[in-house]
Amino acid sequence: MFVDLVKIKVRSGKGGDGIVAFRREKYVPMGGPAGGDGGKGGSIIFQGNEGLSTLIDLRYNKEINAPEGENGKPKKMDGAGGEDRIIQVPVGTTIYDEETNKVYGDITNHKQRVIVCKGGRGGRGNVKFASSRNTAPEIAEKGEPGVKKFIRVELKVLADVGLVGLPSVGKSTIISIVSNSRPKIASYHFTTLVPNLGVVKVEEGRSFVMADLPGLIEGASLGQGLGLQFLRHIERTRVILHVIDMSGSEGRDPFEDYTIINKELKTYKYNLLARPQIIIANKMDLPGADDNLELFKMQLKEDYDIIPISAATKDNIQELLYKTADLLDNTKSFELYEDDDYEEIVEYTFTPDEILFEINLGDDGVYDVTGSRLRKIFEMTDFSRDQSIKRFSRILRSLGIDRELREKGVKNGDTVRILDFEFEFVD
Ligand SMILES: Nc1nc2c(ncn2[C@@H]2O[C@H](COP(=O)(O)OP(=O)(O)OP(=O)(O)O)[C@@H](O)[C@H]2O)c(=O)[nH]1
Ligand SMILES: [Mg+2]
Repeated sequence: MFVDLVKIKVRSGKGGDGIVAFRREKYVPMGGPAGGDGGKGGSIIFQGNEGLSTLIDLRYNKEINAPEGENGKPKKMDGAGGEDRIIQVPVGTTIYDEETNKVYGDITNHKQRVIVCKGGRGGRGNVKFASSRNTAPEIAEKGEPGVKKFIRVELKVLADVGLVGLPSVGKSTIISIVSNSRPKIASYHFTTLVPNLGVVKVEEGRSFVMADLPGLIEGASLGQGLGLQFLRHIERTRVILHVIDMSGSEGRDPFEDYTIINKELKTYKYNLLARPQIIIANKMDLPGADDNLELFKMQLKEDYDIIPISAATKDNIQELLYKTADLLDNTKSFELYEDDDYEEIVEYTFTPDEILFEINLGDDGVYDVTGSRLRKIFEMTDFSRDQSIKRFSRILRSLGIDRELREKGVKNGDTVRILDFEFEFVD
């Protein structure tokens, strides 16, 4: 089954906690610090795999979690890292943040990797806190929490050219005679519901990938029918082969058909009309096709090549392939995403513009201290240990929180709330 859109929750693993431990030797009552660091949490990584053609494997996972890092161990041994979760996806997959719509990555190559959630850093064990002033530190950090994200994974097939047109104009018939693809062909509309890819060999050493796409109808760009879902697969194509039933065998007007499709291509978000186009006048074996073609040529204002063919009798197919290959040679790929579309992956390092902390007077008369940097330090502090708590308050002081609280008018005995905890302010 072909699945091209999946929404899932992903979460990287928390880093393991560092521990407090001391060396114990037979004749030494209290050795030096020996608590190891926690291991890194597993990351969530997406990887391109050219052997896959659908996102079906992801559909049964509503949530993917990477394992936590192991806690540190005595004897200065670090905990093992949690294994990364590598999620295999077809080439042509884009990963978006479902809430912000930013792009985490666009996978267009085999084995290309995108880290969507980085695993938490392991907390440091007490070995790392030893100094000349404190040779037996009872301080250890907890591991950094994992990151949780709600993402949207979209597959947009990777093809050089796309066959585009109304239903039943002969798109699937064309791909079946020029490539190795064998889609279903029938006289009813919407025979093709998912894209089919085929490799077209033009001549020795010259080939391209063709996509047979489901038929478009008026209003597709506004979501009519399954329009938006189908249009998505045109996004990566460099050349559009616009197929028209020139015989008007279903009683339609070929030029009107042409206008309808181009309007949809233009309205769609990426302005697909800006891409080079070749018009395929198909079904030339049927009566009336010649006259219609003459009229069509007179009506056409754009400077597109028109190639009359018959997919039924395989007439003029070679010319179509040469012209397509030539146009491809002269067209570079279109960038789908600009720098601004990408989400920046922030690592656990202090960045100057990260908000250190903020102090606001709450409705209940209590001063609230909040901030993303502060939260991280808070979450990595082991509050069951005296020395860790002291270290936490030292950090608060070095960040200038005490000073700013005093400037805001906080006096001894007032209540201050730091994140979820309330403290009594003592100078
Ligand atoms: N006479 C004639 N019939 C054709 C030609 N090309 C395709 N057909 C017929 O037109 C009908 C539709 O062909 P398909 O290839 O399934 O059309 P499609 O554009 O893929 O249609 P959808 O998948 O529904 O969008 C079938 O009955 C084909 O046999 C042609 O050149 N001449
Ligand atoms: Mg078809």
